[in-house]
Amino acid sequence: MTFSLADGYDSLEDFLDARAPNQPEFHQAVTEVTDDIKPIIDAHPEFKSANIFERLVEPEQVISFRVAWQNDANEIEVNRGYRVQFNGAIGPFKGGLRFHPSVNTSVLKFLGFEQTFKNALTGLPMGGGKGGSDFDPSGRSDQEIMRFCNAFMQQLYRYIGPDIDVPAGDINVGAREIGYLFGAYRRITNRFQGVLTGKGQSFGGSEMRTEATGYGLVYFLAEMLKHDSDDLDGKSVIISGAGNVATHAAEKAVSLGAKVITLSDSAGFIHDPDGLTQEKIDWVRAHKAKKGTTLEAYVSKFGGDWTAGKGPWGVKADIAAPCATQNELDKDSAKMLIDNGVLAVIEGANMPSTAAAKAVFRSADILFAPGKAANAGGVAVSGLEISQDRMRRLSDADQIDETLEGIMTDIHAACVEEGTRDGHVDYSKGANIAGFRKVADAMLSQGVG
Ligand code: NDP
Ligand code: 2IT
Repeated sequence: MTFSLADGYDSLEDFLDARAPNQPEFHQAVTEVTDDIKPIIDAHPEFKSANIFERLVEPEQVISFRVAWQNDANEIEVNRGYRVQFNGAIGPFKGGLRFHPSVNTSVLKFLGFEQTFKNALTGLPMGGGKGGSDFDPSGRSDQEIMRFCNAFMQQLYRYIGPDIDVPAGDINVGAREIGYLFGAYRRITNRFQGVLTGKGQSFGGSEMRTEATGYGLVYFLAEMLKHDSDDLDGKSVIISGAGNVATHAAEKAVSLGAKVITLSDSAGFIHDPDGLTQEKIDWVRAHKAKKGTTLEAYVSKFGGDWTAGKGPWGVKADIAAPCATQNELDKDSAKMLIDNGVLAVIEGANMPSTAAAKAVFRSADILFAPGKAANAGGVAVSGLEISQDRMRRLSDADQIDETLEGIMTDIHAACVEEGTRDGHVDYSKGANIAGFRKVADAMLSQGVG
């Protein structure tokens, strides 16, 4: 048997090994989508003859550059910077920048590939991209972060622009870093342009961008529960991560009547059976703003338990929301969740569940929301920030929040439309097919290139 989507290869694995060797995260992201879109391509000879699949999995540009900068001890450090401009068929490249030692081409290609589908699902005109650096901000001074951002933008500025590519934040890149990056871009180019999103509101940033990913995740969850004639009130929720996505998801879930009992970071997790409150969430945010701190101190401040070196997946709850990083939830963790009677798993992070964990969820027939649909609220409000920057006029928070909720409801509806079989919604399949159709149609219309 040969692999029908790419001529000359026996299997998807052979194809990926040949075209993208040693990129396990990228292989995982492509494999997960291929199962769902293959029947659509097989049913459309025009997609096959335009070789849409092979074009879709090849990034338009992969840029990497040296970032040399001076630390507080006046030593010169060298990091690697990247921008993967994955697919620009439906709009300028758009996606976050991640600063983390684990950043490499495989990770950024998986993120850029997923971003292409996610951005299509928002209904806004944005292509997919991702970038960042292997720079580790833990323990760095504010001055060092600023010097690193200046050096990073000294290279990146050539490749981005409001009509080319509009980066934003991701892991370890928040409002502070975006501010420094924007300042560097403005000084280098002498242009005040909406070239980044997630900016401060005094220089073109949108209301609600900070909250958007976590809030949007919970809006998506509320839609899933509503579709099953259920709601969030009184539900227990375990969340991993303690950053932007995790803390805003917690905040919104609590405000809708849920009880959030865990958060985590790269050192371990806290379990607070009394549930998080706004005061506790605010403390976590302030505490974790300093890179390299751990959540352990939460326990002496508020009680509960700290478990080092593990995620929270063994804690019994109705809903699980992985909001930290890729492949943080493996097969054994998925089995624990199912054994503990979890109703829904919602991915706030990008690809947090391993392929084996996803298979466990699929066969258990629970509600499962894939990241590319459920965490699209952040990039959706980034899209709204782009429009506001174009008009040079900012909308108020209530307007943006309402639009965000509408977009998440629409994404949910698209997943239901494309993913329902025999009364059950396969949200992953729905998201993959809905995103694919839009990008593939645009690629087909624009001819070969
Ligand atoms: P933050 O940097 O604000 O927070 C990241 C959190 O995840 C921290 O608690 C961090 O712990 C933890 N974490 C990071 N790497 C690891 C690791 N290797 N193992 C365990 N824990 C880890 O990032 P965000 O909240 O912005 O991003 C979280 C996830 O959400 C990512 O997958 C990102 O791609 C995704 N996402 C983000 C969006 C956004 O708008 N920001 C939009 C859509 C998706 P520690 O502090 O110890 O490092
Ligand atoms: O993964 C993501 O969607 C993000 N990090 C947000 C990207 C953006 O451009 O707002």
